[in-house]
Amino acid sequence: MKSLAAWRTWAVGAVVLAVAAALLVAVGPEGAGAGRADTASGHRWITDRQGRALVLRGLSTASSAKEAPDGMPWIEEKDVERERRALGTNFVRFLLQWRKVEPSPGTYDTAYLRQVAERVRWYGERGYHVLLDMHQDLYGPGVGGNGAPKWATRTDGLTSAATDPWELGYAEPGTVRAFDRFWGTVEGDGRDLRAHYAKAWRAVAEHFADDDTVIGYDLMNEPWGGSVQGPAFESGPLARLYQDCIDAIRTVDRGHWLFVEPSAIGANWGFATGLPRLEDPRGDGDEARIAYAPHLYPLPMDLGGGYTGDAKGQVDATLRAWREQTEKTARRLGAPVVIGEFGIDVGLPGAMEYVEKVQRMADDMGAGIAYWSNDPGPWAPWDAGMKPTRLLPVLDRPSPRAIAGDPVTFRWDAADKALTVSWRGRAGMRGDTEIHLPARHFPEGGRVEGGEKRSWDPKSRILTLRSGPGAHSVRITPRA
Ligand code: 9MR
Repeated sequence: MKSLAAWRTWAVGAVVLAVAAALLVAVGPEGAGAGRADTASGHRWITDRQGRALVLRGLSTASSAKEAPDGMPWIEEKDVERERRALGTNFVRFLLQWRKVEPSPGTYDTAYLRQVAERVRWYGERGYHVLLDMHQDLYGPGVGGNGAPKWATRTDGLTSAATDPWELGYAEPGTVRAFDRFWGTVEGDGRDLRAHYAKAWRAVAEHFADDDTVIGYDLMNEPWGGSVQGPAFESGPLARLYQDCIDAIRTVDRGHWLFVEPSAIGANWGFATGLPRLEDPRGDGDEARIAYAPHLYPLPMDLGGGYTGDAKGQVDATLRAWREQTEKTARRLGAPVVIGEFGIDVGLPGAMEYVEKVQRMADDMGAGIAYWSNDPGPWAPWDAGMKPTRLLPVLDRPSPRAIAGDPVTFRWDAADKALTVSWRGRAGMRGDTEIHLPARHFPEGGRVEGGEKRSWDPKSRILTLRSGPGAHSVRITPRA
């Protein structure tokens, strides 16, 4: 016989999924806007020190950090080198754990931060931009998840059982209570815990303030409201926590970008989010540096399905709705967009078509991407034996990496074997436009029409193009 707890988990799961399915139908193809074909979607761009718009393409490193006693991901330096060579990525979302940053109240583990910094250096030496992600799933190890330290986990004696799928653990009593206590929804106001969280971020930012490889800070992975959900959560406790973290970080670091995520439930499936605009007190009239980093897991895929049959139509509807909601929220926040996570078991039917579709959407949106994840295994470009999976050639795809001006459009047309890129150059702008041309598509490099080639580095496979004020439009095809 099933235990009461198991029934309850099942019932909550069934209700969540039924509501989600109903909403999915409601936002359906009609509710979603026609996709704009260009990257000038009205949102801003994350820029490098030369002011070039960055096209961030990479993966998360790594789920394995969640449970590792030292909090480090599986990678060694040679793995970073492999990823760079095989995929030409320029971006990584690097997982941090609050439990490691602040192992006891008010004590920050600088040895841990130094270990993180060493890995950031491995990436930096290969031209990557690193997003530091304060990861949590299911609150923390005190209630069967990862992220928060045990001392910050208040459950009032309630417990959490392991669930399958793991996401249903968000409805376990101990986990709900831990979140409620953190957000101050029940029993006390939780202010002390949230202050610890913001100060932990300040400690991280203090350590990395002068590190140019770090592009920014992802303030909380997939926030969950516990008993308070939806806009009430996002515009209330979540927005307040983000603001506190931003204010704390800005006391020590005025430069790096601050990445915010919506509540995962809902937004991951393409529903609207109630996340409000946040203040960025950089001072001196400097422009805000807040980026929006929602995750994308269409419901059929959350349930372990592929991109095939009836599910395909549902996934397509989700993608349209997701894009529309994301662009709307990005405009409200005045923020550039990075798809902070998307991923799939690469063995599922249609999986590669789905990945390509999302990448194309990201190109059309001018959004960054961090694929989930680089842990060798069924979702990754490498299997457990480090043999390439069929994802690898799909991720290894031509695109600009940095655009010296305001991007207009870029698109890789695999059938035509042509990459087109257009942008508007600005007067006084330093630096060239950089394009990544993988060997599998451009074995001898690229032939450039409509622009001036400056250099080609066959090792990094980066082609640089001269920019300058005015309109630029280039077409790059494989050199014979
Ligand atoms: O892929 C991860 C899986 O192996 C873990 O069991 C699970 C719980 O920690 O987390 C999965 O990764 C998730 C990530 O942490 C947050 N977004 C969704 C990811 C896929 O489920």
